[in-house]
Amino acid sequence: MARLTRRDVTGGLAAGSALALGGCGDVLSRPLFSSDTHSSDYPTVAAVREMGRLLEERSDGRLSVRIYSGGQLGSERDTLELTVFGGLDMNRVNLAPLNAFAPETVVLSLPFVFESEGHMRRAIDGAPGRAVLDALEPHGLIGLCFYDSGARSFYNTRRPIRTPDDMRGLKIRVQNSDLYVSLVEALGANATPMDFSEVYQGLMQGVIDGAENNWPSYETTRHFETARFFSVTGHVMAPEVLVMSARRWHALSDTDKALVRTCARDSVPYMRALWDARVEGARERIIASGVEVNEVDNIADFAERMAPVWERFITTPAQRRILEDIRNMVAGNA
Ligand code: GTR
Repeated sequence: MARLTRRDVTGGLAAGSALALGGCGDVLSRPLFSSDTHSSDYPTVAAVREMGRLLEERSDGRLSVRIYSGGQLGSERDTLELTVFGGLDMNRVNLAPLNAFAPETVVLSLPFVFESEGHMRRAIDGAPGRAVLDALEPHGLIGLCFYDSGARSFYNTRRPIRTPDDMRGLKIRVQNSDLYVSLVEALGANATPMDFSEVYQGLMQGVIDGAENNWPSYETTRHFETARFFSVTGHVMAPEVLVMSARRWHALSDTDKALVRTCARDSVPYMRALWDARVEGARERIIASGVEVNEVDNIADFAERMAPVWERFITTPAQRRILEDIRNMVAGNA
């Protein structure tokens, strides 16, 4: 197996982990190795741990999961390449690093595509979510389930953002996705794509003025210590996704495939309960720390400025179908 020549491409993998992941031994009998950029107490990591627990229990110990958390295997983009290649079995990532190669993922990442958290959950639990998970397979990934990521908002070191014009000229870190670059530029700010792990230093050194994320990430990364203005724009509600390497997947029996899918699905309500509590706690702690939190004057102004991004990134019939399904699911229509 050609496995770890891939290190040349991914670059970000530490030698030790490359050895652990690709090393000898029977790949089929060892635990499923899974990566996460968050630390071990973050809800996504806890959810994959729960998925592994269910898997071990239901397979009488034949299948299990070992999680490499805290980004120790590299950035989401690098570890995704490794997952596609088969050097890593599972990966919990945001949809952003998948935007470039699976256009269907863009639909769930569009600004203001969901009217509420309930709408988002209905969409990812229903046909639109299924379509996006299935769209990953041609790219070497099996979409197992979505986990919540709440709503992303802007925060920065300079000033409260109340109107889109307040964004003008700010240097804002974005994930490595053209969609995010465009939506930040649509507000007149300068978008700087950067890996998650580099944002803290970027803020400290003034390389960037701000970034955008949900409450729990803003807290765990300690970005709130430097970027003291958090403006509740809630512009993107793209979920997290748990994927499996298609290579590893195809080596599973049909029974085990079904087991993996069910255990992933059954970890979702567990994650949601943790997530809701975490969002609430993070918000309270951040406000108590003295961060200046503000609502924006008129959220429709932000949505209007970002609207051209939809046209630019929704170009295929498959994307249009998913988008239409999502629009048909707004409260009352579902
Ligand atoms: C977090 C997400 C991570 C990563 C990060 C980022 O909300 O959970 O997977 O995407 O944002 O901004 O890079």
